[in-house]
Formats: sequence, C-alpha cells, structure tokens
Amino acid sequence: MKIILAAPRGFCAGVNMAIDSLDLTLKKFGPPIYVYHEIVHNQFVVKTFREKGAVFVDTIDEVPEGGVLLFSAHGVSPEVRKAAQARKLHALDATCPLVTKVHLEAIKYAKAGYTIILIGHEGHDEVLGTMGEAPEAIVLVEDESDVDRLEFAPGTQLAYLTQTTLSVDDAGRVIRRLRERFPEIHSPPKDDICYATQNRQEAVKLLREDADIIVVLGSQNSSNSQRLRELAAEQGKRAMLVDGPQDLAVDQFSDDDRVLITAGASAPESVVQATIDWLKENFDASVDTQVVREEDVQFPLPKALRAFAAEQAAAK
Ligand code: 0K2
Ligand code: SF4
Repeated sequence: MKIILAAPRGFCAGVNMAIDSLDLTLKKFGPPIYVYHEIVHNQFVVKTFREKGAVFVDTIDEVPEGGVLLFSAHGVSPEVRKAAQARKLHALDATCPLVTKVHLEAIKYAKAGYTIILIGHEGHDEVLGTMGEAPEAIVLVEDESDVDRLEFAPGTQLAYLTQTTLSVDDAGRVIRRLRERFPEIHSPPKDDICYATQNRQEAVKLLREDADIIVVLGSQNSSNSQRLRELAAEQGKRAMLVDGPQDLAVDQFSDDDRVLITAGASAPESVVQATIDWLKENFDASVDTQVVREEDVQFPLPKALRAFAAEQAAAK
C-alpha cells in the first residue's frame, strides 16, 4: 500500500488560534469555561476539551451569571454578544479574523444601503453569525436554483459575500449565476473563501488522480471537511470522511491501494498520524508526502489572553 499524504492539511491559523485560546482560558480562569458552539467542528477536539472542563453551549441562557465564555472560531452575531453582556458574562472571542472580515464587509454594505446575498449553508454557525450583523439586509443562497428564485425591486443595490469554508467550484458557479442575473452586483476585492479552505481543496484536486481511495480526516458537521470529501469523490473515486482509524474497516482497503490522506481545517494531526499507523499496521503501507503549497499564516490570540500567554511561555 502507498499512502499519499497531502500538504497542506489539517489545522489552519484560525483553528490553531481558537484552540490555543481555549487552552489558555482554561488555565487562566480554571474550569468550567463555557464555549458558545463547538470551539471547532471536530469531535476529538471537543471531547478532549470537555474532559478538561470546557462546557459547550448553544444558548447564552445555559451559562450561569458571571461565568467565563469563549466565542468559537466560527463567530457570533451581535445579538449573542449583547445577551452575554446582559448576563454579565466574562466574554472572550476566538473568532477567526477571516470570519470577522466577512462580518465587517456585511456591516459596510448594509450601512451603504446594499442588499447582501450571502452564499452559504443554512443553519451553519458561521452563517448564523454573519447574518446576525444585518438580518434585514441579508438574503441567504445555497445554490444556483436559489439564485434563480431571487427577486428584487428595481434599483436595489446588490452585493454578495460568502461563507469562508465553501467549495471553491460550487461557489464559483453560484457567483457566475449571480453575475448573469445581476450584472451590476458588487463584491469585496478579495475572496471570502479563506486561504486554508482553498489550499486544502487545491491539494485534493491535484493529488486525487494518483489515488484509488481518499480518506479525509474530519467530523461530519465540519463544512470544510465535507467539501474535501465531495471533491475527492467527484471522479467516482471511493472517498470517506472519518474522525479517525476507529471508523475504518480492514475490508475497505487492499494491499495494493494508493490511499490519499488529507484532513479538514479542524482535524488534529494526531488523528492523521493514528490513521497512518493503522494503515501501516494492517497493510504495510509506505508514506509519500506531497506538498502542494506552503503555508505560514498565524493569527494573534485575543488581546485579553496575550499577557497571560507571554507569562506562560516565560515560565516554561
Ligand atoms: O468548516 P466549518 O466552517 O464547519 O468549521 P470547522 O470544521 O470547525 O473548521 C474550522 C473553520 C472555522 C471557521 O471558519
Ligand atoms: Fe479561519 Fe479559514 Fe480556518 Fe475558518 S478555515 S478558521 S476562516 S483560516
């Protein structure tokens, strides 16, 4: 068996920052630390933090007054921030700056009187947060058929934004349809689909040709991981999205398979390595790492944690 190990894969700068933030918040304040939504959409990460005293909530009411609350990487609406304030919570924010960028674009367009078409997945944490910035000005579309159903009064100024973790190809098709229907539509100068999403998809596209089967590490509720699985399966290849080797069965593979392994932006490298070890044990696999693009992006911690992080680093 040959394993083709895709790079880049796994944790992005936003996820690294969010995970470090939760780690430091737990150390600084002690458990329980409440987290609004899963810190990232990964079962292994969520379970590990639960064991350390993190409590994941979907409503602010679940947090006792005065509790310490961290907003997840996917961002929150102003309404959630206000509810946290009203409950006198000590709130910290691990929203990825690239998600915040989309929030700021939404605010800017809404203030200028635009109607915003947000391309994204209904009910997704990030979409809920972004739409909350200007609920009266934002319309959500998921695909081209949604675009076909849009109707606006003559003279409506339009702009589009996207969720950060979409399929580049699917979003491109929706944008083409938007431009066909509304040639005057505005958009930000730079893509909202983030660098990490784009790079992980690019790697799968380039490397899938040489594989018989593709294993994407990530959880089922991780949008960017699902998009990698879809891309992997596009040419009729066998492709699966799994949390780790516990989800694999020996009869899914054979000795001469070429297995492409990648991981979504929220999947830890430890689950990638555990999967490789499992394949090595069962199929005597060798590993060939293929670097498609270098990444060196880093995001700063939330301001409220920086001094503590420096103290922790100095004490080591
Ligand atoms: O891909 P998703 O947006 O569902 O989120 P995760 O799987 O948690 O990946 C990290 C990205 C978070 C923000 O964009
Ligand atoms: Fe930020 Fe992109 Fe990572 Fe989401 S996937 S946390 S937008 S870098």
